[in-house]
Amino acid sequence: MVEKPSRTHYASDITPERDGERAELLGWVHEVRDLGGIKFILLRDVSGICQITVRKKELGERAADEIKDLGFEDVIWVRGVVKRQPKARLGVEVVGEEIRVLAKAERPLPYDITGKVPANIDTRLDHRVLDLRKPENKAIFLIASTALKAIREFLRERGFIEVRTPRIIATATEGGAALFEVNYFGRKAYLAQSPQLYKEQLTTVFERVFEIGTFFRAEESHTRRHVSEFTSVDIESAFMDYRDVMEVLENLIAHVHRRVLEERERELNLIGVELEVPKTPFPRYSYDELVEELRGMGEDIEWGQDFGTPHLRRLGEAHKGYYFITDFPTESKPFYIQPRRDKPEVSESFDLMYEWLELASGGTRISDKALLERRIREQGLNPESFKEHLKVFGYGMPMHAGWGLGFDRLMMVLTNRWNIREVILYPRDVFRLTP
Ligand code: AMO
Repeated sequence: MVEKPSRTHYASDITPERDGERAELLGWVHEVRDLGGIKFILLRDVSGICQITVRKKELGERAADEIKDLGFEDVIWVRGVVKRQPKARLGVEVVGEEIRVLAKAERPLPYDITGKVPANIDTRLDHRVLDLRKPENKAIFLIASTALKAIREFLRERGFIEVRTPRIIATATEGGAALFEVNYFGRKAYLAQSPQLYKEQLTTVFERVFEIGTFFRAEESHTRRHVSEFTSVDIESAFMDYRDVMEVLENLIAHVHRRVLEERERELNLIGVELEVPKTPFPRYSYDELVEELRGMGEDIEWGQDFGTPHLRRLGEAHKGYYFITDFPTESKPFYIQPRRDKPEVSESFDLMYEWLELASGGTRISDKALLERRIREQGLNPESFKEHLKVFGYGMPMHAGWGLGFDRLMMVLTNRWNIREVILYPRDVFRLTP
């Protein structure tokens, strides 16, 4: 049987106030310096890094021999005594009395994680697991874990039930172009682009639902904000309209900021981010207003046209922080979005923006079966493909609304990262299927 090593402290527990305490630690060799008779080891574990100092003549022969060629990323167990040490980086060290190498890493490692050699994003992703061991990269995912927890607690508190919908589906929901096809026992199936139709149906059972999951888009465009597998936070609620769910969304975003600030101060410092809780309500601008604004800036844009990247850049310069764009032209939105009753050429829809970046979109949904069928047809789709969905609209479909929030894009904002790939553990895009 493999001997299970014991641990009494994590690296972050090693503080000057614990001077004199005995400690057993487990972790990876982050750095090692050999000054003849004395070795300085930086031990890294999930909580952080601490300094271990070992004097060879104080170690038993076996231990001294074991750490002779200690190197980056070896897994070690150390037993020693905490010692206040003003000369050490954190003012404290553990004076090692016993040390064991539990697993050796190969030499040389294919990638330098100390950051002394700067690496571009592709090299980093090629060696992702090593790259993630860098404290500042790991910090992003500790923040993500807190953000996910915050989202769940916020939505649950407001009566939303967490659901899981299929990833293998028979019909496209968000337009046919970006679909991945799957050979499903000889039949054609697709990877889900969103939980849209299922979450709408489930409002007739649970009233308020949410889902956090990965969805798939066959994105040919290679940008810093698109991947082919992304995490979406979706909500849908019966008896709400788009204004109600916008309110849910802005308050959720503020709550996530608050929680991340409370729980992840250390990680935010590590990545150099000064986060502030955004003020709610977020500004709301209609599509029409922004078209006028863009024209005022000299941009050539026709009514009905989607905002392209150059337009979004201009808007992002003019509008800092979070804001909503509302009331998009009906034609520019998916078939399930409710046209405004007083002005059917625009819809009860919105996008949540952070400067130039679209984070979420949503709206009031069509709940009338005949209208939904008409909109499917008007968008050049075949109602026959949606018959399973349409039939639910005959079973008592209340008014409902919801949104889908790109979690990875929210993480780009929270951690101030330039490329969406930095905030995804193992990103997938046109060029990347491994690791
Ligand atoms: P939409 O298609 O706008 O809406 O997607 C919602 C949000 O998901 C994120 N997103 C992506 N993130 C990374 N890479 C991608 N390829 C990608 N595609 C989308 C974006 C986007 O704002 N069913 C509707 C939502 C709803 O109305 O409830 C939908 O899917 O942040």
